Amino acid sequence: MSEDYRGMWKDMGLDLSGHDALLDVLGGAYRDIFLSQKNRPEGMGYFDFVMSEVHGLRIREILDEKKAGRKIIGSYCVFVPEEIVLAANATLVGLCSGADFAMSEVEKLLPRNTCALIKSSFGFKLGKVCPYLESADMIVGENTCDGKKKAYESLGHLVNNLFVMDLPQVKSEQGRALLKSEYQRFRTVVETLTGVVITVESLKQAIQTVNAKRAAIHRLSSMRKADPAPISGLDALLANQVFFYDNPARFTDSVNKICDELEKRIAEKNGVFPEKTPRILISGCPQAVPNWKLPFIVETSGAVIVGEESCVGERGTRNLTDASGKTVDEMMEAIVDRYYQVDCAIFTPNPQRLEHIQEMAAAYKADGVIHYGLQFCQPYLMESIPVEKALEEKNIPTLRIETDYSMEDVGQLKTRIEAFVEQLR
Ligand code: BJ8
Repeated sequence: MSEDYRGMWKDMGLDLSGHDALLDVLGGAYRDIFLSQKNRPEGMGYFDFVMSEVHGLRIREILDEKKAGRKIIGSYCVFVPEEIVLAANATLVGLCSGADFAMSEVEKLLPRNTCALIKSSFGFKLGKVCPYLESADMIVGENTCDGKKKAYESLGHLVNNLFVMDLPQVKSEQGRALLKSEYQRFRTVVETLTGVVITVESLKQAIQTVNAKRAAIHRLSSMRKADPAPISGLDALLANQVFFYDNPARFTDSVNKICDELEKRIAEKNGVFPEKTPRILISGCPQAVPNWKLPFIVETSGAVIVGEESCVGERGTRNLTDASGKTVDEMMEAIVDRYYQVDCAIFTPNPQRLEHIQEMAAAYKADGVIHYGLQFCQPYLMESIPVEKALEEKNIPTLRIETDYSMEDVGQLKTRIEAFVEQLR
């Protein structure tokens, strides 16, 4: 890190020794997993810097924003509309939940058979190691899966300002109406928190800012269709992870710069792996920072990841919001339309997701799909069976993986993944 931030972390109430331990693990994993890769695009230097300063410079920026009167809102789900947050002059940060922490404390509040993502969100709070969580003026929970919905009841006792948003489970007229009324309620709560009334101009600007960020990621994704792949799946995942907490305009610029570089690489056939390396699409649960286990195993087992059908990936970023509305109400409708298309496995039935996975496999010329389910995640584990069937119909080999954040199954996963990659050659 470029300077000593210990004073800042102490003032925020972080547990310094726990936080040191977390940063040690994170820094070590980043070096071993990311910096050891060969022939990375130079533009990744930006993300290396962001990651090295993830609890430093970015937090200082956020605290400066707070000093200037801007509110910080934390979220755990891609259903929280960043457009509304930005339009009310606030900042949205994704709360990662990608590592085990303070598990013995967590298991006093949650059953052991809760998914790693939910446990992690509690662990970061109970261990007092997440400066994003500690700097948030409001945290948004969402009634998605049963695990999250019940866990928020307990999280509400641990954090100061938890706003729980209800979400539909069925895509129907009533489902859309519920989403619309919840987004209206969210807008009112955000306006009250910030003291800023959303206007036509501010909402339009916010929609354009978020669209630009998504368009940059779409551009990056389209580069991954090339063979040889100009960027590793690990580096592309990192860009998708940083999407959730970097300054939006700076993120958009940085991703577009990498894309300029990748265009040249594609023209020169300069890949990170040799041509005809087996190509894998990952589909399933979100992979939040620093959950890099699966892509690391895949890309050290002779394959390259060319896409993520995930909320930290294309499920989260694929659609833009129509910015052409003339009134706040019209643009709010456009926001509802945009988010209503997110095909999270909490929806029943959810045929759109199966179609999207088939489309992605074809578009990215994937030789095989790995379905990634977190242990105890009923929605995605249940849906992995129809996903496999849908892919079988298209003759696309599929491997279903069920895992958690521990390193105990790395050897076993590696053996299975190597055998799968061998089958794709
Ligand atoms: S829109 S995927 S970000 S809810 S892994 S907590 S589903 S038991 S994360 Fe998600 Fe929003 Fe849906 Fe996306 Fe539950 Fe499963 Fe745990 Fe999960």
